[in-house]
Amino acid sequence: MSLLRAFIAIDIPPEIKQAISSQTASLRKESGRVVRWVNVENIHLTLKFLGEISASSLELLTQAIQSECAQTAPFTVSAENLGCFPNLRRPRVLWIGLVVPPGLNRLQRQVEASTARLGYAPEDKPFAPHLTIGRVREQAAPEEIQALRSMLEQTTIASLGTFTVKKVHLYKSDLKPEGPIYTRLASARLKEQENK
Ligand code: 2AM
Repeated sequence: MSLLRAFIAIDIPPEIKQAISSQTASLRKESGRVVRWVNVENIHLTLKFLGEISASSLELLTQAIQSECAQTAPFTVSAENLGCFPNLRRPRVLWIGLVVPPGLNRLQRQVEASTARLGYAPEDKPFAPHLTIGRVREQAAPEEIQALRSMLEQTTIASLGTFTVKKVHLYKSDLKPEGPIYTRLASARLKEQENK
């Protein structure tokens, strides 16, 4: 059975990626090796990480995503500020925060429920919409973490822009030593707006 690592995500427009890239440039430069930075091209909003799926389940998954999206009107998201999971004391994942309308949270819950019906393990953590921009290396020394913490505290991020979400995608992720390669497998369009 052929397996692939897959996730459901929302793309970020190039101008937002560009703003993230320029506003985090000095942080990227000065943090040295302590952070594995996400290639700006690869930044996305994950709605659901599926893990290993069988190629034969692609059709049903695509139908499920398309059916949830068909009931959701397009919505607008703003990207602003910088933060980390789980917290600044123990930074592991660096992210750009998103201000989202209830429509996105609803869509995420529906995607979660319909993928659970197809047998995919539900997420145990509450949904926290974010764009991962870097991951702190496991081997980072305490003094490197301390230096990173100071840099994060000193970095201020202006608003990074607003964008309208009209589509959701199913991606395959191939993990490579130089970073993951994401390939789009299927797409779903949000509900067409009337009077537009
Ligand atoms: P995140 O960056 O929003 O945290 C593609 O691999 C995406 O799926 C990642 O960007 C990550 O989303 C999410 N992801 C990867 N591995 C995961 C895991 N083991 N559990 C949950 N989400 C994961």
